[in-house]
Amino acid sequence: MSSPNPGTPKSSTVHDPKVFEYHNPAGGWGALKAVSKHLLHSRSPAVNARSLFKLNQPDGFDCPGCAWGDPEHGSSFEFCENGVKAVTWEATSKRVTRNFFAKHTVSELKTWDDYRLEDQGRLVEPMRYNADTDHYEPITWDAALDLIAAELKALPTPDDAIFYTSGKAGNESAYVFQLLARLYGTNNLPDCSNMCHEASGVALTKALGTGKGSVRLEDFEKAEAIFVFGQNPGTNHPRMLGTLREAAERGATIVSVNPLRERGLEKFADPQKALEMLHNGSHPISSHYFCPKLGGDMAVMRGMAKSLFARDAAGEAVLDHAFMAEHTVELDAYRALVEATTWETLEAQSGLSRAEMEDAAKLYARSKATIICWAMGITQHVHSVPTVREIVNLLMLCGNLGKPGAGTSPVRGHSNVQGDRTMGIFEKPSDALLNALEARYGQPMPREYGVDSVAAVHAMRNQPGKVFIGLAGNFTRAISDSRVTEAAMAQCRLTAFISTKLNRSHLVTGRDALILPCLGRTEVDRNAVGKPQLITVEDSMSMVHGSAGINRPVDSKLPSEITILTGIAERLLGSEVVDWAAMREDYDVIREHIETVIPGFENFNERVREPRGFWLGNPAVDLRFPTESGKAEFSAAELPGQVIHQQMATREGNWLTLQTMRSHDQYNTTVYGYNDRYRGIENGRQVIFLNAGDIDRLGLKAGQWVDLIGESGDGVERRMDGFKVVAYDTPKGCAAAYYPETNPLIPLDHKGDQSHTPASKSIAIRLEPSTRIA
Ligand SMILES: Nc1nc2c(c(=O)[nH]1)N[C@H]1C(S)=C(S)[C@@H](COP(=O)(O)OP(=O)(O)OC[C@H]3O[C@@H](n4cnc5c(=O)[nH]c(N)nc54)[C@H](O)[C@@H]3O)O[C@H]1N2
Ligand SMILES: Nc1nc2c(c(=O)[nH]1)N[C@H]1C(S)=C(S)[C@@H](COP(=O)(O)OP(=O)(O)OC[C@H]3O[C@@H](n4cnc5c(=O)[nH]c(N)nc54)[C@H](O)[C@@H]3O)O[C@H]1N2
Ligand SMILES: [Mo]
Repeated sequence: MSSPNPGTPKSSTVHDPKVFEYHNPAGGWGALKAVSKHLLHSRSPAVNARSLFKLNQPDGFDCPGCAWGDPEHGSSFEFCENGVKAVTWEATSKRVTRNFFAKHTVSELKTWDDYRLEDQGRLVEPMRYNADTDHYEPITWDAALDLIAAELKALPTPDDAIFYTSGKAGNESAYVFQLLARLYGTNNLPDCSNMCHEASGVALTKALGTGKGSVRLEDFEKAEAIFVFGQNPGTNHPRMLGTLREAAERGATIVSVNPLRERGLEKFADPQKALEMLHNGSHPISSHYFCPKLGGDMAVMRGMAKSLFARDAAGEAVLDHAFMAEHTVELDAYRALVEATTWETLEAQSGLSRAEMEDAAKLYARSKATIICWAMGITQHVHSVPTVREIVNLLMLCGNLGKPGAGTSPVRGHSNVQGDRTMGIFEKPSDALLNALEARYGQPMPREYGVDSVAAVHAMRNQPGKVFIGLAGNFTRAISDSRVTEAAMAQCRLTAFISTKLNRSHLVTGRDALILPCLGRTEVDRNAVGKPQLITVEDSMSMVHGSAGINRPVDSKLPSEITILTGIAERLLGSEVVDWAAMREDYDVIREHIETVIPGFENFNERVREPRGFWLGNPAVDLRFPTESGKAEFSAAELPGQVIHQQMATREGNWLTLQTMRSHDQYNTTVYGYNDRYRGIENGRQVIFLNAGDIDRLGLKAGQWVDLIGESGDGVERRMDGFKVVAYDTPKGCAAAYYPETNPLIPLDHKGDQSHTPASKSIAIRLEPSTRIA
């Protein structure tokens, strides 16, 4: 499809974004108002109001929103506007039936935007694409699952199949999915983590020997300083604001590092605090806010380290030498490199002044226990792995590992993205996992690494005739270079998506295409004899707990993800090695399998029924570092020579670095509405945030429509039409716009050096006055 803006309605003027000044804190009355609006829009306000009280409760379901931890003690209802949106979006009474598909061709639906597609409601019937009529038509479950098995069996090699997982899938679905793929014969298990926190896993594993964050929720109660790099919790992890606020109230220093001034990081009114609400009060969150250039964080931290080394050399007791001598290696190489780096270089790369970096170092050094949190502003860059390692370097300098109130906190995205990896959803499985699977099932496991998300697109592009199966998510829309991706997906012999809502991935059909609707996490999942089933998830802090839906399913015939997956497995692999039917009938059986294969899950069925679940532990907490050297490792990596700003400064032309991010009204590719309240945007998503100086320099005006043109240098024109210019507080040279609309601008191979994560926070672009909209 060659529309100028894939997935965007032809006329963007339908939505003419309004810009306003937002002076209020994050949360507060605005959040309550948004909640009531979403409850009403779902058409099931009563059911949903009841569901909200079961969110993240021991006898309820895990919030399908973010992966922030749940409090272990107490069971107070935690209010979160965006958790409410996630629940009401799923628990709607609107349904997408066969009549809907009879009415609209796929070509027509391709002209709808992401909001309109998902807003049609829940998918309820399996559908198969008919290329002759260009309509999706009903198919029976048996025929759909037979078709998948037949297509997989017909492939020349199992490596021609791709099994994608989005982090919404619970542990049990994830375990069954990877088992199915590996018994069939492939490690082609890309996942949304490839586009998300991959760099954190790669960097932490190299530095500390374990890819997960080390802190738990209670550490936030003990930290003296909390640094938040590249994260917008007011929108994406609103429950974290409550945690930060408590920390701020007891006097902890909270430092934000972000090129945009995000309202949630500045002040927050807690809707659960009645007095505060009545007085229209709020509480400041960050005591200090630094605004580096996009991609400048590694230089910021190196500047902090340089300041600490200088003070140490002058005899100040700022470094923890005892910790470093006992637990780390490679300090000397790191120190030599940092000391040899000039302040000019650090200022040019970071966009902060020497004084600002020294201030940040002071705040850091005076705290006896520091947590560093980070998210996509750090991981979606070309040099994200060395940047995460720089975070660890900084923590180690002052001994901020293995003690209460200190450590690493990569704040994960999807509610079970971390758990899916624990369950073996990984294209590069460890030998330990494969050996354990072989021991349990007596079958050889594929040893060759599979494809990650970017490599999956290359594979489909280079060789037509693949089979793509998606367990949740919206792969086509989430990954970069949308035009290339869509053309690649269309070459598949079969695409099949296990989904709750209609999305664009369903419309980019292979020769054959299936939509397989399933139950959502908020709904009761009963087996054949009516017994409700429990699933489990793991949060950002390695806590594993149960999740049981409470709502009546939107359709009585809707199967669970596990029913669909085991149905495919039976037809494809038979039931001699694995009794798939037993798994389907009782998820305890799946957990028994997990217990024997995945370390840390002993007595899984028992422990998961404890009210708050259990902690998987983390060796870094006990100062055990299963790295090559057996110690925590400093990384002496060069600063990125290729930060796009440097290129810009030395070239003719008006380049900008674009970051692509989330609005307050979306969950990844799921768009709940057209507003971004905290950033003052209403009724539209096609906006580009620019520094006021850049607007002048480029001869533009706020409110003007511009086109965005990718400047990747690979000779391919990547252009997006019709974005409205908005002046915003961000450093010169930096721009911001919403994902997923901007994904056509990101070249497929613009990705992290060691993580292969699309570098969606540093895209070189230039602007032209819009040719389409005056
Ligand atoms: N409501 C809601 N909740 C969500 C999601 C959602 O879409 N909606 N998505 C979930 C998922 S999967 C994820 S991964 C997380 C994402 O959570 P975030 O990482 O908060 O998501 P983004 O919107 O991508 O925001 C990136 C933030 O980093 C900043 N940033 C960008 N580039 C840089 C940089 O170079 N340096 C620094 N220091 N900062 C930078 C941006 O200004 C922005 O504040 O949220 C999860 N929770
Ligand atoms: N440019 C740019 N691109 C990005 C990012 C960015 O910041 N910028 N962020 C990246 C990140 S961090 C991530 S995690 C990915 C997200 O990529 P994905 O995880 O693939 O995408 P989602 O938008 O979360 O998927 C939404 C779809 O999931 C389905 N779904 C929802 N709930 C369920 C469920 O319970 N079961 C099933 N079976 N299906 C369900 C619905 O059909 C819905 O349409 O996008 C990445 N892409
Ligand atoms: Mo994510």
